[in-house]
Amino acid sequence: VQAVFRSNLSHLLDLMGSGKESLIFMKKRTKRLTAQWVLAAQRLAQKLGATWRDQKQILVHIGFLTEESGDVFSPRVLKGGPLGEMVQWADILAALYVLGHGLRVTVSLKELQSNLGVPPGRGSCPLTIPLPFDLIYTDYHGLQQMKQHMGLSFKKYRCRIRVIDTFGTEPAYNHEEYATLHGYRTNWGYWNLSPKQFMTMFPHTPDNSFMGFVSEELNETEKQLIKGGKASNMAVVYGKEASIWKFQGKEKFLGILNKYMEIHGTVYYESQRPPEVPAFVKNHGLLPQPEFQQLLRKAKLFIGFGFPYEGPAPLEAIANGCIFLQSRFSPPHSSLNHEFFRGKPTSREVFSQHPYAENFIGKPHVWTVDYNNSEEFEAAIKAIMTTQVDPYLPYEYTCEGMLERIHAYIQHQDFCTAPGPAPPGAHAPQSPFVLAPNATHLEWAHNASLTPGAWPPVNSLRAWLAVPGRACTDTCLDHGLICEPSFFPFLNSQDAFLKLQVPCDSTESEMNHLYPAFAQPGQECYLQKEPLLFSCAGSNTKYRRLCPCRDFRKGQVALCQGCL
Ligand code: U2F
Repeated sequence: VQAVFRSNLSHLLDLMGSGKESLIFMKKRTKRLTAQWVLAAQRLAQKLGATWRDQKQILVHIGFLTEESGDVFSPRVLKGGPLGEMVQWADILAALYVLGHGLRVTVSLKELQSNLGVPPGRGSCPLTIPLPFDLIYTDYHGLQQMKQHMGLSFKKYRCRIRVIDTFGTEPAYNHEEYATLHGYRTNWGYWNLSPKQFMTMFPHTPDNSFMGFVSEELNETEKQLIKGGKASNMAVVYGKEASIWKFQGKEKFLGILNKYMEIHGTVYYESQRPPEVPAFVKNHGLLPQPEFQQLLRKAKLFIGFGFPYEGPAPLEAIANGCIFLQSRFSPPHSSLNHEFFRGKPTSREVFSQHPYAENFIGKPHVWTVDYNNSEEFEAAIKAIMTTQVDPYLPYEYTCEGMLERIHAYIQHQDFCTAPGPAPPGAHAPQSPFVLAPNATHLEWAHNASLTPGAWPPVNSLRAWLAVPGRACTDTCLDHGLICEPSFFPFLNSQDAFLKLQVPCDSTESEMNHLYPAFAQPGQECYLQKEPLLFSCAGSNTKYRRLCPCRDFRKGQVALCQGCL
């Protein structure tokens, strides 16, 4: 069946259920954004023209909102607790619905069981029952629940699952045996899924799929109005919980900021001002989302003091014409040195409060400075007050951008059929490369018959040999490209090394998330033995990694030029 874009979201609101504060927050958001979604769908429909879109039957099981997983978020919605996850789930639901797919939403174990056709009660079903869904979107909590209650069906159908995973899961943590042997075990487990089945809030690592969320978009008139109405001396502090006001050097920073600007906050409080928030700060209390946006429209500066990490608010601020000022983290924060990231299945190093804002947006909208240096901090504030910026929203965070991306994933990502190219050890795929003139990277010869239907299309592959100690994520970015893990199999061969003129004395095939790679001292070439361990992330000074890169669309890093 062909999917048909929907323009009326009232049935979705019914599907979302009711009662919990979290669901109320999500439904209000969906209602408010309806017009934007509908407009975006019209634009995408035009762009796709006559492209066939399969209608999928989709189950969305939001595990962290189930009582069975403790649901710690819902009671905190009105008290300054995290809202980022709810923003994202609301937008995922809206996108799937607007794209025209068949949708079921569950937020309890009972509903999950009844939708899966599993008999209620604590036991799991021993037999495989046919799964009435083509796709299941869930999170780590939901994954655990499905494993417990789906019996043998879980194994059979787990390739249909997509895990919404805010901070991402790197391949080394995902592979059970490897994680256990090499100290990558975490509380979140090792599920042996295809790493692309994990979908993140920001494009953290291309090993996972970038899901994202949306921020409200302004039309030209609104943009002009906002630009005219800015108070150049108004700052809003990022964070809705009083605890963020405990950062180191608070008196100093707020003192400097207060010399130049009127400081506003949206910190939740019960009956009186939270003691952490100084008296000279104008605290509005936690605001409903639309009022928070209104505040951002007037403000010149949105300022972060280190927490929360990687949330939606800085994108909203920038979309509403603010400049976002944040601190550089040196040394970077990661699961190795910071409580918040400890136990998360990633070694990613976070170099500022909001790396996406820093790396994908940057100046003039985003200023990342060393807060240990008060002169640098003060100079930034002074410069920001006189810097004119337009409201800006990257395409991938618009409704159209999110619809385009999810459309592409749904139509092209397939983790159920075995991958195309030959596994390592078997004979190498038929010589697929042409050597680029400068002989430091390889281009895929445009011979589509070698890999019909592959996605992303293989002609976007550009292979680079990394310098020692550099990860593939960074190596590709160095060349204006993005790492594409699904291309690793094409590089995992002696032929690829040969074509890159790497002088291999010997070649071995082992399990290591840094392979394929070249180890210099011994002139040894290593191939990857376990396809699940192909990883863009990761580096070691011992190795020069062989990296599969591809191009990407402007403002839509998840998709290559020929990906739609
Ligand atoms: C992030 O979660 P947060 O909820 O702390 O992220 P924020 O960036 O603060 O933004 C969430 C939403 O809160 C809204 C605002 C954002 O869309 O419009 N809001 C509001 O409604 N009223 C207000 O007064 C102020 C903001 C991140 F998303 C999570 O994944 C992380 O777990 C968490 C911790 O790092 O940070």
